[in-house]
Amino acid sequence: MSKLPDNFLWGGATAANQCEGGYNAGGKGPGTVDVIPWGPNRRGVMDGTLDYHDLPGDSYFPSHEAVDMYHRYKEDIALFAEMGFKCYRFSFAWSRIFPTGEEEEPNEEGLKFYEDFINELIKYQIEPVVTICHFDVPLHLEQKYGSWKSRKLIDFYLKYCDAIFKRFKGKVKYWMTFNEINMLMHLPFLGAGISFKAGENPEAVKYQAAHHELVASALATRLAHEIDPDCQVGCMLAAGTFYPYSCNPEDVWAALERDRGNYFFIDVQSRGAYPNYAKKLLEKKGIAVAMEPGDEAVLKENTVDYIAFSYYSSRLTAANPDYSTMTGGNVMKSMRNPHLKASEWGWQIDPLGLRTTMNQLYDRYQKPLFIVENGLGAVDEVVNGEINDDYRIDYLREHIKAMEAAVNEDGVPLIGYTPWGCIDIVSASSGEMKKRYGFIYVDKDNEGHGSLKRMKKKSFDWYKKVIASGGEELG
Ligand code: BGP
Repeated sequence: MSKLPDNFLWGGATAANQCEGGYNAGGKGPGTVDVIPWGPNRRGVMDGTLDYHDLPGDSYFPSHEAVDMYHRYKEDIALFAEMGFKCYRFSFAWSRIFPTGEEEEPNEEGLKFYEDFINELIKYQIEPVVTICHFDVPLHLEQKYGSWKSRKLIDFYLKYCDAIFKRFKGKVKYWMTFNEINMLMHLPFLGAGISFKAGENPEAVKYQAAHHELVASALATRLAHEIDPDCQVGCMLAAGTFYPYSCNPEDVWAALERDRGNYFFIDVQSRGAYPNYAKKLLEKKGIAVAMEPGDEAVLKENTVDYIAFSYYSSRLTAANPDYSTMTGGNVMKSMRNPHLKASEWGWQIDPLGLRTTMNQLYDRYQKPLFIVENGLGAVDEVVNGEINDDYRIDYLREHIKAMEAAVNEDGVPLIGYTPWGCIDIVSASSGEMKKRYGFIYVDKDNEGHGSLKRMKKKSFDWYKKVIASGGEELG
């Protein structure tokens, strides 16, 4: 197997709303994800069609306790260190630092929590890689302003960024502005706290909100560099290239259009302007995104330093897609690819697709990449006190091989690799605990029952060897 450079950042990834819990501890205000329930109503709240105020009184909200990393982070970080993590990608909960989002001053208890958390990582020489906003917006900003529908969110977001950039200057060298910024087009309430009123054109609302996030991202990039010239700021895309279902030119064109639906965001954040195809598309849709004088200069002058992305699988489309055989797969609709196997949740498994996606992203942006999510959500069973997740080892081994080929054979510069859900956490799309990704098992079920006890899976020692060998020993 091919080795990766000694400074390669091997690690793991989580998100505050899926692991911390402590949803109202330490002065934290409610976030938008805190009103997304587990169960049949989840999807409707996530896509903005079901008002969370109308949920049944006995709804269960998995983010409230999640896996209680808020109280157990020292134990968890010690386990990450035991695996040899060089970095750890996690997110701050915005409403832990600005409970309503409108405060003049940050909540010191919230800043102190993340300061202790980061100091614990640094104690083990683990590089903190921080997602500034991983879906969760202070609920108050959604209730008062409609979240990212309002341009006011830009200033609230920048106030939050100013507080964390200053507090963690010199300690956090890698920031990323929004997790899977393209998610707001597919699950608008999960992705950006957006829901729709009668008479609103949802697509126009989403593109306007996207513009606000894109301007906020560019201004945050500028602010970060002003406060700490040594830090790097990335964008973050839910990636996974679209294949055409056939060599029919119409299918090929459909795949290009679907890829552009995702790359649009990164085109703006990395190349600094709305691409012509996007301007033409908005024109065709009759959508006029409201921009202020100076917005285009801000976008142009403040592009990101690296491209972070999640990859779970490639996708498949056609001019006339047949979704009767639709597969699961990180939210975006995809036809089932007959050449690929799938997970228990229907997410298809395509390691070579990672190499293809990495090459496409690097060809397009010519900036270093960072794989900040990759992994297999699966049902793990505890049998005689052991969790034998060979299927997860197989998935990760093949994706690491593909990643190493992109680096060593194709010359794609890659900063690091942080498999998703390095410890079992709440699934974003399903709200389940049953859909496990971790090297570390957490005793908790979908309904919230369990001891929260942590247990090493078979993949824990496997990944420890992978890291120790620099990616050479994939066993
Ligand atoms: C991405 C999110 C993560 C994570 C991942 C896995 O969209 O960035 O938060 O949840 O998907 O998806 P799921 O948890 O739905 O299996």
